[in-house]
Amino acid sequence: MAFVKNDVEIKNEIKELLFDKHVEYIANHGNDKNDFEYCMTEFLRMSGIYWGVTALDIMNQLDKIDRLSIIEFIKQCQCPITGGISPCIGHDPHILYTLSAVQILCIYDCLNEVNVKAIAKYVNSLQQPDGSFFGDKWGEVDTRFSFCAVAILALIDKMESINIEKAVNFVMSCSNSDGGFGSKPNAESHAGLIYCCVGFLSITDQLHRLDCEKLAWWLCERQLPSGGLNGRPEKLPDVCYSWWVLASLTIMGRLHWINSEKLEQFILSCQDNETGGFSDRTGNLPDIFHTLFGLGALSLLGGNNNLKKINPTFCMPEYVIERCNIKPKSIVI
Ligand code: GRG
Repeated sequence: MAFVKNDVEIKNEIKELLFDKHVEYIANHGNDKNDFEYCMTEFLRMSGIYWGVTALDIMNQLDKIDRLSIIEFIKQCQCPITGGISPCIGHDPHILYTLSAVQILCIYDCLNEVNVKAIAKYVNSLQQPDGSFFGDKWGEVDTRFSFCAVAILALIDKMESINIEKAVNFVMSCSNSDGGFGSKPNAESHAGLIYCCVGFLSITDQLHRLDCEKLAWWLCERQLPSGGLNGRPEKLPDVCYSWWVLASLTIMGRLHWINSEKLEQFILSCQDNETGGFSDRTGNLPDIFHTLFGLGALSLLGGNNNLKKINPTFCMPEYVIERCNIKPKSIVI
């Protein structure tokens, strides 16, 4: 009987963090506005900026990109009617890009540049009678949007804008018998959505609702012989799950349940030693999304002194969360 092995072989062992190359990769990202990939990712531009700004900040290199033009861009993306923020000028607002914009503004310590009250009103307008959240006016429901809602409101200090109890009950209705969470009730557990739900419970001080032993065990089972983590059973490893899984385990006080050394080797093998940046898995082309989550996971692992501490709930530098005076909960065991 043949077994399909869903894992990768690490051929290019890179032992060091290619720090300077990553700084160059991120700082130059988007310089060529005609670049095909840059044009094709317009629909998620605001998140792309958040990934770059956060990555540069944890590398202590935030001065490598232009703060003023980014703030100006965000101001132009706030919809004067709904208060929500769009991924790019001329696009529709969405809760995902509203969170990215708020995260960038918090890092730059200038929330006052946008209409914060209107943002709170926008988030409130997306909450449904069952406590769930639409992502935008088109009505898709997903636990990602529940996370975005409470993360935005915590960052702008307007938590009272929504019905928290209903929001918590909806997220809990998305938990599964394996201890994990899906995108909606009865949907398959997925590490990305587990991060959203654990992060949501960390912000709303409801971590006691988790079956931590069961969930942490499920998350540890995501580690493959290569050291990399996948997002659900039978899938290939991907650097971004180093973040979604590790951040969830960190919030639950169980980071030490996985093999850190092997995970670090896997993450380092996903660096592009020519251009800088991280790819999803060894040998593939790098992108800015995997670059933030690779660096973020290395920061959580704590072995690299050149990286600032990152907050596992918000995926933002810890000093920014402290400056905002937010205290997301985590479990200490
Ligand atoms: C502030 C860090 C931060 C996040 C905001 C949007 C969001 C909240 C979280 C997204 C979490 C999530 C759902 C991540 C999964 C992303 C991903 C690459 C999904 C891929 O799904 P498949 O089915 O991949 O293509 P697999 O690996 O399951 O085959």
